[in-house]
Amino acid sequence: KTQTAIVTGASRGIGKSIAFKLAEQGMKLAIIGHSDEIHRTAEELRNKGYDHVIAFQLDIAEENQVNAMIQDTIQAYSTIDLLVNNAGVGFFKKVEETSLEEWKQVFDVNVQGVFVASKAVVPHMKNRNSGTIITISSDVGRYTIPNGAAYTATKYAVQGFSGSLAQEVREHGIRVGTINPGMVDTYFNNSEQGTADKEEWLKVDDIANAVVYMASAPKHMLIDEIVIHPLVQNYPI
Ligand code: NJP
Repeated sequence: KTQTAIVTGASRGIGKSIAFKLAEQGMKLAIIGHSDEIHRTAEELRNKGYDHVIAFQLDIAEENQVNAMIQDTIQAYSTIDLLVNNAGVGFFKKVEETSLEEWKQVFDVNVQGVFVASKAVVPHMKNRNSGTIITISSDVGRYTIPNGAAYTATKYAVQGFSGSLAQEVREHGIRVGTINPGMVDTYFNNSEQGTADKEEWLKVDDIANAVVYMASAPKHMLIDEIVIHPLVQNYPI
């Protein structure tokens, strides 16, 4: 039976690649972005022959908008098999240079966004006794880096959230896991994708392939976590 997936932050970067890889797997998609670029991604998918794509332009931290999106998706496809919480923002500054507004904004998207989207799909997945929730967290959800306190704190929060949720819903046939990449060549932190300085970083497809692997694992199997780094990245083990 055709499976359906929701991918947040799919207008560009990792999420866009995830959308294409899941479409290649034959999945029907609901894709979410904050900017109107999400409609371009939907157009690109349709141009490749993937007809089952619904695009939503919304703020992932806004519970009402997210709940409406989940209801619309269930109405359109009947089921949601997979939620990929990928939308995220980040910046790298010293604590004393970080404003309260910046702190709140990064928590709104990276933590609140994961909470409201996950909360909205769980009752539906419970009813079906099946479903997978994958969150694109970060290697800095496992160890700390200087000048990234706010961002690092959000990813530690997401690790805690996912672990707790995983234990809560496993008896309902729902699998919850995280993918924790190191440096990936995207538009993250106001950068450009494809610049020469990021040539040896992970590519968006590397992360999307991990999502496909995790989501398509046999039902009896939960892949809790996948950690991936580019070989050139120096990090504490
Ligand atoms: O970033 P980028 P990535 N509501 O900037 C969307 C994690 N990660 O692909 O505004 C809804 O190219 C945004 O939408 P739009 C990272 O923490 C990355 O690298 O329309 N959507 C866009 O589609 C994040 O969780 C690296 O452009 C919102 C997308 O999010 C995930 O990977 C390393 C939104 C961001 O695309 C994807 O980030 C790592 C909102 N309020 C973890 N705000 C890395 N790149 O090195 C943003 O460890 N979006």
